[in-house]
Amino acid sequence: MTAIAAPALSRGLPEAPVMTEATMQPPLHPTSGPDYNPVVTLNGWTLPWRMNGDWKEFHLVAEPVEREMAEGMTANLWGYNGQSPGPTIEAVEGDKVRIFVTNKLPEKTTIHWHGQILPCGMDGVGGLTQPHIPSGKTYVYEWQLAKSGTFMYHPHSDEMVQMAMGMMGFFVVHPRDPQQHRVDRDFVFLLNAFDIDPGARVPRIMTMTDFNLWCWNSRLFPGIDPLVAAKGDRVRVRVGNLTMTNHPIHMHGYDFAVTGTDGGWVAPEARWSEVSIDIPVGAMRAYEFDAVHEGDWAIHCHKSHHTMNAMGHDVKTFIGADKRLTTEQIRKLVPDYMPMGATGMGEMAEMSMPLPDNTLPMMAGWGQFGPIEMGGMFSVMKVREGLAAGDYSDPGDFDHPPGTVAYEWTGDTPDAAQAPGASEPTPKSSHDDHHKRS
Ligand SMILES: [Cu+2]
Repeated sequence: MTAIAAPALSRGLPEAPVMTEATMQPPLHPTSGPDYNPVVTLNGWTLPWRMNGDWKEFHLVAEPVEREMAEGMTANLWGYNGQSPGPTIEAVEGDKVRIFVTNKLPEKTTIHWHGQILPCGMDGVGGLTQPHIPSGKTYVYEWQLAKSGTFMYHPHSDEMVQMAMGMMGFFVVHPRDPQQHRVDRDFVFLLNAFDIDPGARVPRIMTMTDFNLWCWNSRLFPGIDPLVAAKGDRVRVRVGNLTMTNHPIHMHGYDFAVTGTDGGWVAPEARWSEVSIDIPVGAMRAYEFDAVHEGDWAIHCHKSHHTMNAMGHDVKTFIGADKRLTTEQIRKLVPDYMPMGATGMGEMAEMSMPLPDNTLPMMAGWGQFGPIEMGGMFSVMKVREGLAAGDYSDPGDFDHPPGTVAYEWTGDTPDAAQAPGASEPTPKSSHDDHHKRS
């Protein structure tokens, strides 16, 4: 790398790459500056940079974007460099970073570097630490990265609207020593939420809590990439929450160690084990595990309404209701009326009902054994023997070893209605028997 002594701003703006796809891009290995093991961003990418002397220069462009949230639905959001969330920024502890932010939104913006230790005037709070960046203008942020860890970026200017529109991104600072906190695979994703009416493309920006699309990186299951690991890998997952509520992220098949928060790394002797990790609002958590158990392990938010796609909440509960009579009557008027909900709603996952254009079914996704009946914040941690380092391609369904899958009992089964403790009236014959015996 040639050292360049010229003042930074005489070189002109660095290129601002744009991503057109919503599929996970391969990790971006550093070709300049100190070495590190790059992260992979689910359904996302890392922003390339240029060296200018000893400064790493990045260029973010805040702009309206079209984001495919899953196959069959695209939203009109605001984001950075073609996507929402924006590209992940990666650099190294001690690096000097210079980040150009061009505003192509129809209104002013700023960027706040959530969690970074920096000069106050680089903190990106419009009005408080800098003027808002007007539409059409470019501002420059520059500081030296004080510590490694996991950070986020988002606007601090008309923040409620701009975050409801999808403006946010991840910022990973790697340790100076590449052996420190080293893992084989390092996944990052942001929790975000939108309220988009079925058939619409633009989020309702005034929604406070009742969102209908619960996303990872502005994607919905089955559109969320699987997290793929080779058996034996040390794996880290970093999750940031920029929604309006907490999300208990639960991963099957493993217990894992909580190794990081926004505040920094958790000292080895202070780490604790979990199988679910609650990600508070405006916070980040990192956890690690050794991928020793092969399989297709579900990973999802444990708030069950967050693993659904757009749904109405004002639907009556019909569990246990006998709808035979009403069905007969309604069918006289609407011949293809389907009674639903009397035995639960799982049947909905297998039905293909007409939906408005640009709308996803509430429950979706198919596995090798049938419908998965999920949407929203759900994906699969796929652990396989013999994957090459750096291979993140979907290995397909897990081939379960013989004798290790739940199976049907084919002997006699009890009549559910007569199970002990059932509230059904006792059948007359046994009632009589009881009297004879006493
Ligand atoms: Cu959730």
